[in-house]
Amino acid sequence: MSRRAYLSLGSNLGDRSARLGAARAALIARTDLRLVALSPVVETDPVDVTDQPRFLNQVLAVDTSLEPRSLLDVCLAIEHGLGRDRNAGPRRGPRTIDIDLLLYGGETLDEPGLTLPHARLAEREFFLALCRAAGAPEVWLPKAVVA
Ligand code: PH2
Ligand code: MG
Ligand code: MG
Repeated sequence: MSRRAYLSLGSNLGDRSARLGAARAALIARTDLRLVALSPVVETDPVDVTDQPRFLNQVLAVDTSLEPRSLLDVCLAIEHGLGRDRNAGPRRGPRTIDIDLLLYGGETLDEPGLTLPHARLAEREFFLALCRAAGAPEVWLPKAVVA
């Protein structure tokens, strides 16, 4: 069975645009998911750790046969393949590429390392807007929380 998921891409180090493009290409190359919609790429002010460069962010809608945990593993493997070092730098600090699983078929889940919807989606207005731009059903979106 195929399910629709929403992934976010983020980069604020090096050639941000090229990193986003490489992440999209790596996702498109997979046979176990299909890209169905993409939001515009937007430049955003850093949140959480605010003393870091501005980000390029984008949200992709994919249809996939993968379960949430496997889809997350694919995202992490692609990050790794693009040179992301998860041990370098502070938590939520600058990163060459970040691929997060935001939404998966309207499901809620709370497991170590995997929360659905994404734990910080509700506080990040720009990610909610990018999800909508990529066609996310309103009922799948967490209610916006003003931080
Ligand atoms: N990601 C973070 C921390 N802060 N800020 C913006 N604007 N965009 C991000 O993708 C982002 C962030 C950690 O994942
Ligand atoms: Mg992130
Ligand atoms: Mg991440």
